[in-house]
Amino acid sequence: MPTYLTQSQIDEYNAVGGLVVPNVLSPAEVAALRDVTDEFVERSRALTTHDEVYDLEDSHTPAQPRVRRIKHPHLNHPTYGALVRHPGIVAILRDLWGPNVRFDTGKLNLKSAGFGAAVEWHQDWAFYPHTNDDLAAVGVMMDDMELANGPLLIIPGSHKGPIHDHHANGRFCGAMNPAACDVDFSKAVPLTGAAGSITIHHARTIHGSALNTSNKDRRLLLFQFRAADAWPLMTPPNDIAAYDALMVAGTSSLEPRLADVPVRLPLPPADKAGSIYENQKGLAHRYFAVADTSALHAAQ
Ligand SMILES: O=C(O)CCC(=O)C(=O)O
Repeated sequence: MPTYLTQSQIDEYNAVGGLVVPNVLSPAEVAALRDVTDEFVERSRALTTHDEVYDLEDSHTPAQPRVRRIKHPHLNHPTYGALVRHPGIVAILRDLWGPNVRFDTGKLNLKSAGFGAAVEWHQDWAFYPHTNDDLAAVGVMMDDMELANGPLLIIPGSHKGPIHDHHANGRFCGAMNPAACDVDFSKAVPLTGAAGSITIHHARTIHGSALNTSNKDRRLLLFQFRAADAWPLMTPPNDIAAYDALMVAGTSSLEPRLADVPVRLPLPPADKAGSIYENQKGLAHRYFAVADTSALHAAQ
């Protein structure tokens, strides 16, 4: 019996490959996340280039800090870290997969008002194939996500289709070539909602998001989770105690469940492994517009 989702929400997730669940976080929880994030952005003034924690927009300057991503937020602040075991999020994942759920990793994408970067179409599964596909990314909406501020866009039902080519020039590049794949991107639907809602998208679902051209921020904290018996094909854990410490519900198992899933390995690895933005920047074929920062550079 589901404990958080309704059966129709579960059916929707299974049919579409994505779902928005409103009001999972309280206004106080959202406010705490925003405060911590503002502090991170303030500290980025000390930087002129990316580091272990920050991925910066091309137009970042110490005077005008522009953070594109906070990497591994759960390891870098306890407020983000506590959210990994948020009872609402864990209950939702148990409703989708059963009792045994393991965390993987996280990132915070800050799509700032007026310039926040687009993310080209891709399937997370292309980055981290597993032995079965009970994997999803949970997005915590720290701001209202509306059409104008670059919400996640998904192609409904694509989690049941093929794994697409995410290579360019013989290397993994983390994006599909919109000109060379048989996907009708006009079918995309946005995952919109009020701050405190969460998005869940299946690891095989094709998704992306456009530039934020609005005057409203769109900060989305993304956590990756998997069923405990979904084992990674690319980087098998070598420290089983550390791997089991990632369990957020139920019990671990040493018996991976093998499912009949399409796999295409992300090899050879991307040139700039670790930054989807930097890799996607070099693509010959892009679907989404990029920020026009010419006026900004002229003024500096
Ligand atoms: O933040 C977004 O809109 C896209 C997130 C995403 O798919 C990613 O970072 O891999």
